[in-house]
Amino acid sequence: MNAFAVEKKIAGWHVLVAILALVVGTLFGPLQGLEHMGINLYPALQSVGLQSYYQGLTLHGVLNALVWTTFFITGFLTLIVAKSLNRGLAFPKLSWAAFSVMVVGLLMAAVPLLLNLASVLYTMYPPLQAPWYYYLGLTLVVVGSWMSGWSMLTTWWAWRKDNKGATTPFLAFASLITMVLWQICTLGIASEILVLILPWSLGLVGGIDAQLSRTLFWFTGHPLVYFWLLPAYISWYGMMPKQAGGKLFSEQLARLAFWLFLLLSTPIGLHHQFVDPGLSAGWKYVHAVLTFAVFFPSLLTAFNVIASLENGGRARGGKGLLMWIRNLPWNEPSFTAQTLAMIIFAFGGIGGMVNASYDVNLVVHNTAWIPGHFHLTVGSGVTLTFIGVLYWLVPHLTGKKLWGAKAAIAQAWVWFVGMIIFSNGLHRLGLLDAPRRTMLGVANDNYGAADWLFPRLQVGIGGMILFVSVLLFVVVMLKTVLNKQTETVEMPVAEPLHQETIPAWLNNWQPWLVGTVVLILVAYGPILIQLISQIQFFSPGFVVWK
Ligand code: HAS
Ligand code: CU1
Repeated sequence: MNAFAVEKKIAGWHVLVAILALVVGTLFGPLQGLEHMGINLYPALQSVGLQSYYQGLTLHGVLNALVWTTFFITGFLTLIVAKSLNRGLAFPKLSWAAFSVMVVGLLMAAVPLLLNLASVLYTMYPPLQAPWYYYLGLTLVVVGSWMSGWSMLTTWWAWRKDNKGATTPFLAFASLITMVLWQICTLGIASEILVLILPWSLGLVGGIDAQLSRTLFWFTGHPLVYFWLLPAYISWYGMMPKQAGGKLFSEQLARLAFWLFLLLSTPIGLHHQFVDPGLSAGWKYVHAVLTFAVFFPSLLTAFNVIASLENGGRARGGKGLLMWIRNLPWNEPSFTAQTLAMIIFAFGGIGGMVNASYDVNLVVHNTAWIPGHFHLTVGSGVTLTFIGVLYWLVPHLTGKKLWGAKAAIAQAWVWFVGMIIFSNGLHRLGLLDAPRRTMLGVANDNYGAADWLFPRLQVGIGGMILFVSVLLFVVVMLKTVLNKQTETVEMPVAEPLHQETIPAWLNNWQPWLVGTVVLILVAYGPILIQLISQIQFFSPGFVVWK
């Protein structure tokens, strides 16, 4: 049997579901973009079962932000943990069980979504209420992703037994931190659903405490964005330097960045709740300061990754201060998609600073600026990177040659251009006070000014360009899977520029885990004690979208 056949199969099934979710989810994007532009197709679509803008928006958010990412990440990391440790999974059946639980959960959640019973948007804020099985379905997806993480951890433990004292290879190391971060931070949403939402949606209790629910949601909701981002960083650090023809500038710095994400990702969720009542300004300020701290590992990443790309560009003959950029392998789809993703992400990160600044947040909170921000981050930094990864991963998994390298490169550039137009429109609309989660075309009739017009057009046109990019991606993927030409594509693994000895403090979980738990207790303990001591099972469920 060929090496890693089981792991490849597991990764392949995850990736298949992920791509389906991406493609179905993005079908709703252009509808929203066109609506913002003033072309409302929703009444015409009722006959095919799409009842409203809000149903489409929920499907878009859940399928693209939650399902595409989670399935891709669990599949991708399962494969690279096994490959970088150079051993098969210790319990492949655990990974299969994990996948099955995730699929069952997805189907359970999909039914009420498609029937317009769960149009609660991807943040599912109570007191908006969906049927209980919707929440149970989402819980199963999370539980399945935990099991996937356990399978990676048990494999690593087995490896460690056989390699006492050895430093864990970078790709496995970074993947494990990502999965452990996920295990810790999902305790928030798990308790929200199991303790508050399920009893309430089952009718066992008459009401829900909306503020406590939101706080538990953001306990998970913020680190969720790093659960999305870190697999992209894994590729940028651990694979891209190789694809660029160079080496990783500093492995020590890369490892430090991952530990800092473990430490700092969770205790900052209140930056989503700066305007929420019932939470003290002092604690919001603490979370704001810690948010600025988590900016730091991304700055380290920018420095390290650009230095690695420069190393590649110079190794390929590049000269001058910036001219080495021309020598990078822009004819490689995987490289191009990921590098364009990085450039877009840098602007998303800068916008994140605006969001995180306690007082400036008041200007942008709940406006179209926020979807502008997250289409640059999760919608491009992450998604376009994952697409770039698929350009080598699908050939690696199937043994088929990537079809249409030029089409794939065009796909990445079309995305880049479409996203710049689209997200610039959303940012500008936000600064003009256009609300998010709102039919802007309709809202414009009521209070939108003439200065909304151009950015609304940008959103519609940019959205359509992005849709063309997704279509190109689908064609490339389909043609690749059906390709008669075969090719053996190896997983790119970057080497460090200098043979660095990894110091013990960068290879030891204990201090970082203790620090993580302590910081979470400090930043969330008093808030949760206060909210729980004042709990009120007060609000009934609302269905406002029908
Ligand atoms: Fe965010 C809201 C703050 C990063 C996603 N964020 C959101 C929401 C989402 C999201 C989905 O403080 C909306 C949630 C909702 O529905 O309500 N965000 C930040 C900050 C960062 C940040 C400070 N966000 C992300 C990432 C996301 C993401 C990553 C997904 C993956 N965000 C906020 C705040 C809110 C928020 C508030 C709440 C707003 C509100 O009021 O509701 C930082 O972590 C960003 C750091 C990143 C950088 C960029 C570094 C650049 C790199 C690339 C370098 C390479 C280059 C290539 C340039 C500093 C690493 C060079 C190429 C060559 C060829 C040479
Ligand atoms: Cu956040």
